Parts: sequence; C-alpha cells; structure tokens
Amino acid sequence: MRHSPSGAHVESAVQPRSLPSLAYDGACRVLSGNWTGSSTVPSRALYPHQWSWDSGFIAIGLRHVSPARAQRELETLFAAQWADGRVPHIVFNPEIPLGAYFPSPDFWRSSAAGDKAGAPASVETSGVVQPPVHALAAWLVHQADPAASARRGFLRRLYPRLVAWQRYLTGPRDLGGHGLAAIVHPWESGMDNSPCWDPPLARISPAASGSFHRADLDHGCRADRPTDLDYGRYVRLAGSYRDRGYEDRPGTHPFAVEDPAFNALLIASEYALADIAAALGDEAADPAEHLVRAESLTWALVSRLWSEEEGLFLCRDVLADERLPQRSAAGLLPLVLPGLPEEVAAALLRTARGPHFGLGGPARLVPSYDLTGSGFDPARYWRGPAWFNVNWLLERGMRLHGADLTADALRAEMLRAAVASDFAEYVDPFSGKARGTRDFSWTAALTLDLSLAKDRAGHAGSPTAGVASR
Ligand code: 2M8
Repeated sequence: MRHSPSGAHVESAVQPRSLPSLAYDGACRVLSGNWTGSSTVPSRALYPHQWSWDSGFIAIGLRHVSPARAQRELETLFAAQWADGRVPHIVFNPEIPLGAYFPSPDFWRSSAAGDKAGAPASVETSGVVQPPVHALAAWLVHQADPAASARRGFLRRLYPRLVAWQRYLTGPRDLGGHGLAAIVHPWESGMDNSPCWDPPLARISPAASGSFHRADLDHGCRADRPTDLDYGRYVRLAGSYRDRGYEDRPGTHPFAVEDPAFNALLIASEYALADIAAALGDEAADPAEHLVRAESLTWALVSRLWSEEEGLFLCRDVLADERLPQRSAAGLLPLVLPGLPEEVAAALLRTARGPHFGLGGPARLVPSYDLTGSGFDPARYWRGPAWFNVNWLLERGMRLHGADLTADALRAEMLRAAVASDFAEYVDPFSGKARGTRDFSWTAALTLDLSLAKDRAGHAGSPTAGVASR
C-alpha cells in the first residue's frame, strides 16, 4: 500500500510479472537453496550429493547469475576425476549421513575398489559415469565472463581434464569398436529407467531384495520411481563392476549399450573443446584435432544408430550386436549436432512433431519415451514424463537447425511448466503436472537460461537476485 497526497490509502498498481521474470526469480531461489558452498545438490532431500551431468546443466544456468560459482561447480566435480579420465556420476559429500542416499559411499568403496583404475584417495565417489555435457558447459560458462575466466585460468586448468574425460569415453569405453562410447549401466545414460534398457537388463539377475535399502522411496512416490526388480538389477550391475575393480576390459561388461544421447553430448563436447582450444590459442591445444574427431564421431553415430525407417536414432546393444527397437527421446538429441546431415535433422524434427513424441499436438513438452510405446507411462521415471534437460537440448537443437518457431513455442511451454510445477524434477508431458521432487536444480538452471534467451530487456529481476556472488 502507498499514501495518496491527501493521506488516504490506495492500493499499489500491481504490475503483472512476465513469465520470464517469474521463472528467473524462482530459479535463482532454487539454486541458492541447493548450493552447498562448493557445488549444487540436484535436490536437498532426494539427491543430497553432487551429480555429474546435473552439475553441467546447473553451471549452464548459474553462469548468468554468478560465473564464479558456475566455474566452481565444474571445478569441484573435476577435482574428483579418476586418473583413468572418468568423471564419476556422484561425488559424495562426507557430511551427509550414509543412509540419506543409496547406493552410498560404503557401497561403491571407490577409493579402495577403484584404486587400480585411479580413483582419488581424498574423496568418495561412485564408479560409473554420466553423459559428457561438461566441455559444452565449460565453454558456455567461460563465455559468460571471458575476462574473469582468463584471469582465473579456468579453461587452461580444465582443458586437460576435459580432454582426459573425453578420451576415457572414446578409448576404454569404445566397447563396440566403432568409435562410439558404450554405457555399462542404465545410470550412465542419465535416463535410468528408460524402456530401452529393458531387453539388455533382462539378462541381469537382480540383487536379493533384502540386501539393500532403497533410500529413494523414503522421499519419492513409489509409482513414479523404478520398480524393485529394476532396482535389484541396477544394484547387481554396479556391485559386479565394483568387484571387478571398475575395470573396462572388453568382454567383461554384462551390459554395454551405445546410446545416441550420450554420444551426441560427447560429440557436442568435442566441438566445444575445439572452441576452448582456439580460445587458449597455444600449441598444447589444437582445435582442428577436436573438429576432426567430432566429424568422425558424427559419422559413426549416423552409421551405427540412425534408423531411416523410424526417423530416429536408436540404441545399440553392443553384446547382442543389434539395434534396440524402443523409441526414446534420447534418439532425438543428436539434433544438437551441427554436423548432422540435413535430411537427418529434418527427419528428427518431423519425428518430434509426429505421433511418437506429439510436440505441438497432444504433448506440451517432449516426453522421455514414445507416447505409443507399450512401455510408456506418463508418471514413471524416464518412461514417459518430460524432463527439462532433454527439452532444453531439443530447444537448442531446433534453433540450430532453423526450427525457430517450434523452439519458441517449446521455450514458452517450458517456462510455464517450470514455474507452475515449482521447478519439478519432471512433469506429465500432456498436462505439465509436477512429478518427482520439487525445487530441482537443473530444472531451475535451464529455466533460468531460457528466461534470459529473449525478453532480457523486459526482465524484472536483478542479474544477481537471490544468488550470492560466490
Ligand atoms: C536420477 O538418477 C539417480 C541415480 O544416478 C537416482 O535415480 O537415484 C536420474 O534422473 C539422473 O539423470 C540424475 O542425474 C540424478 C540426479 O538428479 O537422478
């Protein structure tokens, strides 16, 4: 309320807040609440440690409000990198009680069991990895404040680590022998419970149900989370990898799949490494080498995983040496690649708008899985709900391939869904109804990024609102 010159009370003229402004301020609040001092937890309750690809997406959003914190996010993650180059999917916070998350550090026992593979002694981590979005994130973070980045030697320090990470994936993880990286556990895809993993997972006998306690069910709704049978198989796979010392000798992995989303991010990161190498401008970093690699990996991706009949990239089961028929949003994500043949990009755009993914039709956001598939479930984890990181990547890919109007519409839907769902972990693809945990960090970070993509001038929030500068 304010006072009129006559002294009478009058109602303030309430300015309607624009969607980008609401999204920006809400996202800053979430990112502040989830910051631990050196990194950001995906969610305080459900995921109380640092996750690898989450931190990549978080840094991409955070760079707009605090480039220094965005740099720190990635540096903290890479401080836990193993000597063989792998970046673990979880870096554990020793202050969090063991029972707060499963599998906990005493399950992975990285510093002891991973000793031969080069796990660090000073920090406990998991032994599997997640999609390599990091070089892309590092490049975007650098660009947010190139002078400060150069002063701190951000790229110079991170570049060799990023290269070692990529070479781990194209070296020891090229289990199929055609250049692409293979994932050895569904958790490595980041799309843990996707129906794509059903056939290769069926070969794995689950760990006994009484042998572990699912902490995720203490926080999440059972109907949204993976089944006990799937969880038992995840535990068996992770435990046997640990018992083999986290070694990647060919022929030893009972699960090995080439995933188009994982490899698309690998290639996008190779392009980002070319940009980083050019920015460093010295002999130790050759942009041409990264470009050549990006192009040959794109070629391998198309020849191994592209299905012309489906207009979609499919996963390949390396052990059975066959493509898996399940249609997942992972198969759309190569749209982020600049070197994709034009007809492939055009087919992907058609598929996104077609009956399997329904964009611009029944689906408000691109679902994680085929709307017509028998494994589709609009509520269950990675079996149909829409995730903001997937949609953010697609929005970017659409712009890259000239589909600006579709990208604009998707961006608007994402902002609406993020604000209305309290930055949910994922949403129902038809209604946008919140699912999973709330105040989820990558939803906030990527919404923040989208909120600034346009309308910057009309933005109400201050650039650093709600986020400390470090
Ligand atoms: C989910 O995965 C973790 C295991 O890594 C879990 O279910 O406990 C996935 O959505 C994954 O992509 C994500 O990185 C992680 C943390 O947000 O949660």
